[in-house]
Amino acid sequence: MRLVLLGAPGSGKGTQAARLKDHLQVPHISTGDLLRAEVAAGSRLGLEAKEVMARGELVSDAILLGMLEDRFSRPDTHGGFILDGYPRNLAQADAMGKLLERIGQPMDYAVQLDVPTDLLVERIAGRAKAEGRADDTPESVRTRLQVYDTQTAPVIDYYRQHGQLTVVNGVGSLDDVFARIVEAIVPAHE
Ligand code: B4P
Repeated sequence: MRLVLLGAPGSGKGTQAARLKDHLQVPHISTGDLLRAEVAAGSRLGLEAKEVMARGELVSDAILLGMLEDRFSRPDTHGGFILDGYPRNLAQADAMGKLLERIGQPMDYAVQLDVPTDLLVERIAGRAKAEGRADDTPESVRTRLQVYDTQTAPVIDYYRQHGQLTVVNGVGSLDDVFARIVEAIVPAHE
């Protein structure tokens, strides 16, 4: 199973990918987690990404592609993967298509978790209280939602136009949303 999870910040991508990874027995590749690991390690890449992420903007396409090529070169991805947080703009969608073609791993599903904006804001505010993530401030959240509307929404339209998009209602309990995703991907999973 090669699954790409799409959705606005707070739509539940990371949350559901963590569960799907166990269910599907494939690795969960989160570009946000990869970047946060670089920031925590204090690497040159992490130092470059840190301020950009805190502002809620997108880290450069070149950095992301390099990180992904590196991750996909590891053998654990050969049996499938769940990609969470990428692509976030049309250039990334194009780069990802070429990368997957090159490694002979075409995507089975692009699943978009659909959640209304007021609920996204509420969920991220909840996480800000619980975890204090550096980019969960109100200013950063505003920027992340704007970036989603202007740069990531066209990616969703792109997959829709190419008949590759599956939209899943992301409102409800974690179990309900999980069950909907599993139902949506059943044909490729079986
Ligand atoms: P991400 O780590 O992808 O952050 P995110 O969009 O907020 O999603 P996340 O997966 O963490 O949250 P989730 O919805 O699961 O990106 C962070 C930053 O990294 C970006 O802003 C950017 O700077 C950079 N970056 C990452 N990828 C990039 C790329 N490709 N190109 C350039 N830059 C990139 O969960 C949110 C909260 O909602 C959680 O607290 C969760 O518990 C809660 N929640 C989830 N589902 C719920 C439900 N059903 N009910 C109630 N609460 C729920």
